[in-house]
Amino acid sequence: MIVALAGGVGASKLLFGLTRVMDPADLTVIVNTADDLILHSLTICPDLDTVTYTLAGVADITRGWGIEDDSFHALDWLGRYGRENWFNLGDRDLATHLHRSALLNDGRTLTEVTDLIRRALAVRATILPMSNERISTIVLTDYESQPFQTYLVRDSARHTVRGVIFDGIERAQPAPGVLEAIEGADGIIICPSNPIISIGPILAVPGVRETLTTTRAPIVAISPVVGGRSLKGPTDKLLTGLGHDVSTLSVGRLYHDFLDLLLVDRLDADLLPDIRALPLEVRATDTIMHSPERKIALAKEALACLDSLVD
Ligand code: FO1
Repeated sequence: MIVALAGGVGASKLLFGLTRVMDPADLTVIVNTADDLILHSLTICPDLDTVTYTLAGVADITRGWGIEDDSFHALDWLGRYGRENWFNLGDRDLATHLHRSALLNDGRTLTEVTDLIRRALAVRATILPMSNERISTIVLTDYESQPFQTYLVRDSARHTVRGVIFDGIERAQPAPGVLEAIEGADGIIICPSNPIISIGPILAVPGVRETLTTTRAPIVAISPVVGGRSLKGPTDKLLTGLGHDVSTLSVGRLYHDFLDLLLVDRLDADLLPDIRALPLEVRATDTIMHSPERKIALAKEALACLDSLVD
């Protein structure tokens, strides 16, 4: 059983590869929900949806989010009514949010709803939200404190980051199955997602980080920072805002208390001695997943790293 900790777009590329090189039924993905938002009275879970759509083979690979070949007629009409339409909800994607919100209103948990959606889309891997409680990433900027999607999408990540809080995290519980999956895993992969706002909230759910430090399973992380730049999204701005260098070494530092091995890009080969000194095992490979072949190759490499850690 392999467990992956995942955000959205970067994670999904690796998860696509993993499901091509192992039985998806042996994969459990624990997904960040702190990016979730409520808009038009609908509960929208971008990372859960990106992972589910990718594993269902219906994701819009070019944009990185949403459903392929979607249209945006409903969004246009929402705009005519004067509603906020900066968050681009496609028509098919809206069906997911309507379905999820209706089920949640009927009293189902996010764990149950996520499972119903993935089964309906014939996804064989298990997909778990990190928590069933509402946790919201708030980005503290020089302009105002902003919910994550407002910071990223509405305001194009243009405000200077001063800090990040995960509102609601202290009261939250891990979702059923999360700690059990980590405890019972044969190997754990931390996907190449933003360490601050994608993996960070999962680690901050009470009990998760502790269980990662005590599990017997080997743990491998893939750095989302390559050559001093983030591959996707605002990882660089968030690292800088929180006082970290934009470097693979920072990723190693953020994870080193529970991590066994950091998989970095060959472009960061000069950092290997510093990462080893954390201390952390490290391996360099090609981590940029610009083709299905590269996604599969990196997934194989991550599994090989896990194997190498088993004595
Ligand atoms: N990202 C954008 O940059 N612009 C959008 O309009 C947008 C809409 C959107 C709709 C549904 C969804 O599941 C994701 C969407 N995303 C959009 C992606 C999302 O904001 C982020 O990539 C993730 O939250 C980061 O993990």
